This record gives sequence, structure tokens and C-alpha cells, in this order.
Amino acid sequence: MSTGSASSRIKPITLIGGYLGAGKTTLINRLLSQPEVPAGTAVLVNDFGDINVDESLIRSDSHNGTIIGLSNGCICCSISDDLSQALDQLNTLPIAQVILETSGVAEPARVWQHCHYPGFSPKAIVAVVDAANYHQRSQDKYVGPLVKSQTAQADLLVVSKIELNSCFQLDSLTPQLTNRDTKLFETILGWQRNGAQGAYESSAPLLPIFSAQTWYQDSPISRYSIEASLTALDSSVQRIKGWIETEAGVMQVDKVGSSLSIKPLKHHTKPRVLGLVFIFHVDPNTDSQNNPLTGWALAKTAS
Ligand SMILES: Nc1nc2c(ncn2[C@@H]2O[C@H](COP(=O)(O)OP(=O)(O)O)[C@@H](O)[C@H]2O)c(=O)[nH]1
Ligand SMILES: [Mg+2]
Repeated sequence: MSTGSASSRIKPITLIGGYLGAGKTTLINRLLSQPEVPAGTAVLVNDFGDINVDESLIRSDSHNGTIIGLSNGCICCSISDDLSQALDQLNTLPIAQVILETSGVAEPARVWQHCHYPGFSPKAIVAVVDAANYHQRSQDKYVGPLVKSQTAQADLLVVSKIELNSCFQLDSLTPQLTNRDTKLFETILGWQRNGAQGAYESSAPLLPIFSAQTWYQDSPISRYSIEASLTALDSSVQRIKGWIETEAGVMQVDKVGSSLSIKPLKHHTKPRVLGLVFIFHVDPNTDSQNNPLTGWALAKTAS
């Protein structure tokens, strides 16, 4: 329930969407480090897997402000109650606006519907488009419809990883900036959806089925062997993230498409959990014996 004067003003929610690994968390971290960001900006982060990787990354980069992680499911399909609870919690705090990172498998139009909530109002959808992977993924027979609907439903597109594909162009009428743009943060924070536009169209029947599984690490592992195992995984595995302990210390692991990064933790703090979240798409026509993670000791599933 709402209490106090802090909650008497309707608080706008800016959605930051885009596919798995597009660069949403990176963008939010950069945004929070800007002096233009007003005090009282709260961040909600929806991680599809059951480890709050993104919440921890944002928390370790930005030292103040309210950050709430919503994990183990996607707020557009399975954990909208968690979003309501988080908004109730924010309603009791002196916040001015909310930035919501959707999960990479979310359809922004559906999350938008959940943001019409007492004390809050959705403001705009910003989609991050990955210049290195967008074209390939948008053509993929499993994930393509979702990838395209995420950009089609946006009010503003932010193109990331442009240095990896400087010729990238997106044939779309939606306003576009790159994540290098000097006016990026003012534009994102100032952007307001045109109220005259109709309701967003959800393309729900086209959504692919995703699964998230977690491998919890119980003893240190050689960096070489984990690198080899992660590189060998099937292309249905769309995203891997988390932390592992190797002979050289704790590493942050990030895999987007075929691009794998294993690097020492930036902040020298040991994460609460050591493990990796794997997000992969499931072909509805194949059975579970074709799980691309067979052989890994996995636990806990979100889908
Ligand atoms: N080269 C490059 N890498 C980026 C850029 N933005 C994000 N990344 C990397 O892409 C990976 C996924 O980024 P992240 O922000 O976690 O994506 P999210 O899953 O959409 O939140 C990380 O390894 C980032 O360091 C960019 O503009 N250029
Ligand atoms: Mg993220």
C-alpha cells in the first residue's frame, strides 16, 4: 500500500527492453553514472534466470539509489505479481521515476500493460538493438519473431556494439541513436511516448519458448576447461552469464551468441553465489533429451 507524500505523484516508468545480451544492463549502468540522472531514480531489473546477475552488476556500479531485482521468470509472462510487489515497495519510498530493465525474452508491449499500476504510469519503451547480432537473430526461425517484435514495439531504439559492426543499419521508422551518442541520456530520460498512439500490439502467439537453467559451482574449475565447454555449446544456448571461480580467481562470465568473455571481477567483491545461468530456446517439436546442457550438473529451471 502507498504511504506518505513521496507516493502522491504518479511516477513514470521507462522500459529498457531488447533481446538477450543486447546491452541493456550496460546501458543502464552508464545511464546511472551520469549527472543528468535525477535523484530518486529507482531501477527494477528482471533476470530470467534464478541468479540476480544484472541486479548485482548494477548494484556494484552505482552506489546509491534503489535497485530491486526480479528473477527466476519473465515479468511479461510468469512473474507479473513480483512486479506488482516491487511497485508497492517503491510506492513507500521517496522516488521520482523508475527505469525497468525487462528480461531479454520479454515482449515490451506486455510489460507495458503491467506498468499501469496505482501510483505509476508507463512512459516510453526504449529497445537496445545489438548491431553485432541483430540481423542474424532477427532471421532465426525460433527467436526471430520475438527479436523483431521487441524493436517494433519500441518508441526509441538505442543501437549498441556499433564498433563491432560499423555498417549496421536498421530499416525502421522508429527514432534511433547509438549508445555512443552524446545526447543519449538526456534523450532517453526525456523521451515520452506520444499519447495519441494506439495500444501496443503484442505478438504473443509468435513467442518462442525459452528455458533458463543454472549450474552452481561447488569447487574451482580451470579457466581453460570452462572456456572449452562453453564454446562447444549448441547455438540454441542464447545467453550465459554469472560468476565462476578459477585458478586465477573469480571471473565474470558473459556469452552472447558466439562471443564469450571471461574476465576478472571489476570490483574485487566475491559474488554471493558462484554459478552460471544458461538461457536457451526450446524447439517445441523436440523432446527434452535434446537439452543442449546435457552433461552439466544443473538445477532449478525457469520457463
Ligand atoms: N563491444 C561492446 N560490447 C557491449 C556493448 N554493450 C554491451 N556490451 C557487452 O555485451 C554483453 C552483454 O551486455 P549486457 O549489458 O549484460 O546485456 P543485456 O543482457 O541486454 O543486459 C556484455 O559482455 C557487455 O560488456 C557495446 O556497446 N559494445
Ligand atoms: Mg541485463
